[in-house]
Amino acid sequence: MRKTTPAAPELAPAPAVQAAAPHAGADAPIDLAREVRFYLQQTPRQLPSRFLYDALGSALFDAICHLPWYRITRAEVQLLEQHARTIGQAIGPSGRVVELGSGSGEKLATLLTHAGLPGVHAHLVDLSDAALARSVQTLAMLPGLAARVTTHRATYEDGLQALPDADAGPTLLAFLGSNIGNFDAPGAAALLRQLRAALRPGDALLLGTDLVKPERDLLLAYDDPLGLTAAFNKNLLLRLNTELDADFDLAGFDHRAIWRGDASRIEMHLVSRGAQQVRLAGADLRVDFEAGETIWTESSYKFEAAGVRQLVEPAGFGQRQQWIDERARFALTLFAAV
Ligand code: AVI
Repeated sequence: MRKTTPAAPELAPAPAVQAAAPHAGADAPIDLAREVRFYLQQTPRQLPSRFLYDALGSALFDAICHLPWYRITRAEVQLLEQHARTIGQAIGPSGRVVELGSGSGEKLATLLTHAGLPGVHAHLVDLSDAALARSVQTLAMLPGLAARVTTHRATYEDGLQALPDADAGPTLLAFLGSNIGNFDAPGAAALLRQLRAALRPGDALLLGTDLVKPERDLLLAYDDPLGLTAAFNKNLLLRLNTELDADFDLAGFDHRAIWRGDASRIEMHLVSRGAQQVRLAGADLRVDFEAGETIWTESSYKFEAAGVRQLVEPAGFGQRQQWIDERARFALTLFAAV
């Protein structure tokens, strides 16, 4: 019987930075096939969470952000509204804002509007053309907002490297939505070092992190009564059926969310309802599932407010301010590069 409750083993020889980007629909098929083949043969079986975000997966995630049980987005937008002035002071009107994983552009629009920085230069880094187009549209539609917008269709790493030095006023790097929580500890540390390398002393990092909260609330957020998160998770199998000519029976798998307090993370799994065989022609793979065997599709780490500083400062930042939505248990933290 395969081990289905991993305590420690993270995605072992994973790419240097395990992408958590919510918009990874642009993966080349060859990478999808290679990675799916690799991860599905691990013990426990896994699929990288960035593959959740094809066009349908991204739309389902946007819908999840409206669920009453998933409070991250609303809490963050509210904190941005309340503290935009202070955040804006980190760069001033001649600065620039870089957002990693821009999504719909709503958060950046909120920040710029409320910060009183209507003409700032905004750089959006995202893997999804659709997300970038939507963000540009959102920013263009806001009355009084005249931000110059440059899009970078790239991984976080490549996007950061592509930032021009020439126009670089003071920079605010925004990494929101608790996307950092989809990285395991070594992945998060490596990513934060990359973020720091793209900044100069005095530049700022704005980080959104979801905080530890009662298990009951976490399970409702990741296994919602409407079944949207289950659909978001199962869509990964649909994607493999479409893109890798696989024959997953979607009714043969259940969505399961598990809170692992010892590791401070919610895990999403797809659990095989019975013994079954699945073929993935495009990945040249056949998988025999036992009843109850799972595919681990996502980790979403939750933080203590004080732990955010401990996570980020070793990468070369100093914490300036932290704002917490106590009801949603969500933190927005402003750092300066040192
Ligand atoms: C994008 N990311 C921060 C979300 C999260 O909460 O980990 C993805 C998500 N997974 C299930 N619901 C939302």
